[in-house]
Amino acid sequence: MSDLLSVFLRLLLLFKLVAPVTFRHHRYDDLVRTLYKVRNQCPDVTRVYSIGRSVRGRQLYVLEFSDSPGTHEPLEPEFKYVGNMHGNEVLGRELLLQLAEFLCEEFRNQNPRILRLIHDTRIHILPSMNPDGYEVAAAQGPYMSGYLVGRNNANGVDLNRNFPDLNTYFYYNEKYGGPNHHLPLPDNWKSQVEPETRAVIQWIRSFNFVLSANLHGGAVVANYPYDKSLEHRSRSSHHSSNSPTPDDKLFQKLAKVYSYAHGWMYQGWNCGDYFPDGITNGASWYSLSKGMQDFNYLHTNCFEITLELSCNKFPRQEELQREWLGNREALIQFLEQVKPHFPTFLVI
Ligand code: GEM
Ligand code: ZN
Repeated sequence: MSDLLSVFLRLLLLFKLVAPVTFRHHRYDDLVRTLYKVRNQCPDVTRVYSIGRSVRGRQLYVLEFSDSPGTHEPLEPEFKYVGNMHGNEVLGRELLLQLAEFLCEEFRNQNPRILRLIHDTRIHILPSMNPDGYEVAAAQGPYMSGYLVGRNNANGVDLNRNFPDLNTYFYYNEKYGGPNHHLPLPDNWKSQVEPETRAVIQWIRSFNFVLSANLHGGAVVANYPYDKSLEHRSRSSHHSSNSPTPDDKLFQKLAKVYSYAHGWMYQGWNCGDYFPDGITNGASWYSLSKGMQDFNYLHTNCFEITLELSCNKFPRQEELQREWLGNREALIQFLEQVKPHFPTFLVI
């Protein structure tokens, strides 16, 4: 064999060893296979479970990473990542699958940073909250995909407009007195929401999530609450006003952790918009009612931000590797923000 050829083969092998993950769009069956593959490769620190089914009966699968999968350990914070709530915004779905493979691989490589992360945190990953919408968008493909094709669930409902509106209570209580957190669900909430939303609400209520991110596309910015302004009007009226939560400082810090660890988000100029530091208050961008982000904060105190990750909602397969490299450090650093700060007398 010529020297050149053997060098080439070695290089190929090396590349395969350092980059065994493949960058492709995953249809539903492929997504499920990938989750179970990770589960089988890292059986001691993972678990796959379903939080319910979509309108068309697809399972809403979650992959959990923890040193004790399936149990909450005292002082171990619960964290979640949610992708693909809008079926046609697909980058989050692919990034979360990459993240799952990366965590498992690096755990097996004994990477101390990842070992610590899995030891200290219980991580829940829902790569697709809207698997039905995804299949509609994916059938169109990246090139033809219209702006809205596949955004909604199979009943035509936008899931980020489908959560109970607790902001109205919050603003009322601010004015007239009353709690400003752990606001209760309305009595008839179950009959008013879609199956995917109901599954997520029950999920949020059954774990004490403290930090979370919801991955979207169509812009590049880290968006923090509130999404809904006090004087909310619909997007078409171009109404917007800065609507900070009582935890505004912390939310801005969390959003900046993501944008500055991201390859280019922090620069601010993206997709024709400008967001200083790559972050924005939701309502100051445009006011949005019944979103998932505000619901997390007002109902359970889970600090959720909404990450807009790509100008193009359905990037071509060839762009996935660059996107993964641009987001990898940010996805890990954001997760690391929950590291528990034990009182010193508890550290053994
Ligand atoms: C948004 S969510 C992020 C923007 N939030 C606010 N308040 N402007 C939506 O649901 O409309 C954008 C998206 O779909 O990704
Ligand atoms: Zn979206």
